Amino acid sequence: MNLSTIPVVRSVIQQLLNYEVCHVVIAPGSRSAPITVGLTTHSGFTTYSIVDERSAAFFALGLAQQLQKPVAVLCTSGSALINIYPAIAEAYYSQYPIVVLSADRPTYQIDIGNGQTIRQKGVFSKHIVSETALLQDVTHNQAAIIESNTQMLIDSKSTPKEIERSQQAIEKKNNTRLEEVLSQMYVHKGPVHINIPLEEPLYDFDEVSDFTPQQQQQLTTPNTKQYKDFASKWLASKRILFVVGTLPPNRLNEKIISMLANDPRVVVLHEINSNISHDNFIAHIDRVIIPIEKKKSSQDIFQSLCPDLLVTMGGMVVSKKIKSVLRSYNSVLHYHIGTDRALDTYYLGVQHIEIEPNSFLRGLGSNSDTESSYQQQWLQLAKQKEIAHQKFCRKLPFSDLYVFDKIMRSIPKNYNIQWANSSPIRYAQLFAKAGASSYCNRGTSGIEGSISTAVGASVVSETPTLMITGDLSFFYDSNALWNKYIPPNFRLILVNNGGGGIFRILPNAKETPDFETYFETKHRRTAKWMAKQYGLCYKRVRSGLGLRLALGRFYSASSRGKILEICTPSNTNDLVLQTYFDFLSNQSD
Ligand SMILES: Cc1ncc(C[n+]2csc(CCOP(=O)(O)OP(=O)(O)O)c2C)c(N)n1
Repeated sequence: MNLSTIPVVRSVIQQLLNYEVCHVVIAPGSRSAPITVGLTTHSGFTTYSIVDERSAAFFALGLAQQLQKPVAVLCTSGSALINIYPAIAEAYYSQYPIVVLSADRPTYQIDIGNGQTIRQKGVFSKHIVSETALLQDVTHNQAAIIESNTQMLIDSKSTPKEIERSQQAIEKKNNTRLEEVLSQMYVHKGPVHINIPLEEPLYDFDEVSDFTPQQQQQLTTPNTKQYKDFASKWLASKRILFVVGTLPPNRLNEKIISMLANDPRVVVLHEINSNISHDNFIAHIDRVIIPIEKKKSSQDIFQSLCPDLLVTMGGMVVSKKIKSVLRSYNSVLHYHIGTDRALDTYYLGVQHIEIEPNSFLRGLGSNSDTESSYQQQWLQLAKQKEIAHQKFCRKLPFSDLYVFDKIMRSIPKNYNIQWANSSPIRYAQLFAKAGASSYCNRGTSGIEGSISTAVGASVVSETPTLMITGDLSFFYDSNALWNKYIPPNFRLILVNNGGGGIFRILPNAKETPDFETYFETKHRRTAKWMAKQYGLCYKRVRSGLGLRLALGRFYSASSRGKILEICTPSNTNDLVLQTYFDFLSNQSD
């Protein structure tokens, strides 16, 4: 490898290896060059080059999501760093281990009029699990250090021995800081920021052999607490409601799934992102809740569905409706099981059982002999809605709902699906599970990085990736396609309803002044030229027949990724959806 002569670079690379951070997404820059060269010439790292830092960071998130391992993003000094923020906020709330490595100028060069310089230390403080600003080496370019009149590192009277001693102390501190930050990333599951001050010259390297990880680090915290308290509640309860949010595939094992599914006291409501399924689980939360909400007797019905124990697992929940129903139940006990963060989403005062769910639930055992009709009560409702849903879908006019129905039926079983915010993931939840797994950036529910995340995921996923997005999210993150790693099996479906269709669905939003300009942000863009520019196959359809024909060919093998753009009528999409929920509500009488 080519190792920079700047000592801190060695510490950073060594500690990344020690903590198994072996994938690094690199945005171009010169301040970061000493680290870039070290990483790209070391055989232990897989590196990717992406220009736009915002896209690079979301790409890293997609890698981390699929690899289930930490991924680093390296950028240069200045505003480059702030462009990483949206992905860091997403990683914080969805708990992905992302390491931001920012090259910086030495402290004495900040705020004195030097170019490409901002206050980098602590920029992400509110949305990271740990951070450090490393110390500048004093053995590298001593003249520049001494010349600056604001630094207190060394001065012209310092002897070589004193400088050497200072340098050793700096390296020791830097290593300790790196170890602390990287282990916090594992313990608290989230992004961390390492700011690295580098003085010029930046391009001096020695050729050395690759260094190897120094020690196996303790990567997780052991759980020691016992939760007998929960066990007694579990055994005594006759109405247990599980709500499962975002989970990676296979997080819950088959034994546990079957144990929960066959316990008549247990109802499992889950979302498409939870990547679990069973006939006795309810995957379409909104399909059950919204029709009830429309009824005059809704309060009584919701009260009759109230659990005596609420158990949650996984990350963010998409359905707003389940949140509002559960928030109306004020005396229900709420436990969250898992080593992820426990959030008081339902205002019930959550208690955290910080243990991996499989082993914990196995230890509890089921209580399937207890008499309870709770599961049956919910399943009956879900069944009614399923029948009504099928009936309605048989007569659907061409619209977003129609398009999602057809898309969901078309997806091959082995595809990883990436959903954009906001209506794509919401529409998806109304239909039967498709593909192998589902993901969506629900940490902050942003529209600025879904395509980049999907591209990142597609690069390391063993199975093909399908991105399904609305038009604003697609054009917002158009730099995602400025990416040379997109595999030929990458597929993207763009549901183009000419603006933010979600705003038409929100109650009363359409009546706001200048709705089309400031909310829907109507436009006439298409992806045709972007597809051409980025070398992707492209097809646009505007009708049911066109869609059917296009989907028939869309997943076939090709030498380039493909975009299928489906133009839907913005003026009727929301009406079709409203009629759908009215129909479901009336059919259950
Ligand atoms: C970065 C960011 N800016 C603004 C929003 C607010 N927002 C949520 S959905 C949405 C519109 C998305 O439109 P589109 O991608 O066309 O999908 P659809 O309307 O079909 O949901 C906007 C602007 C957001 N979530 N993230």
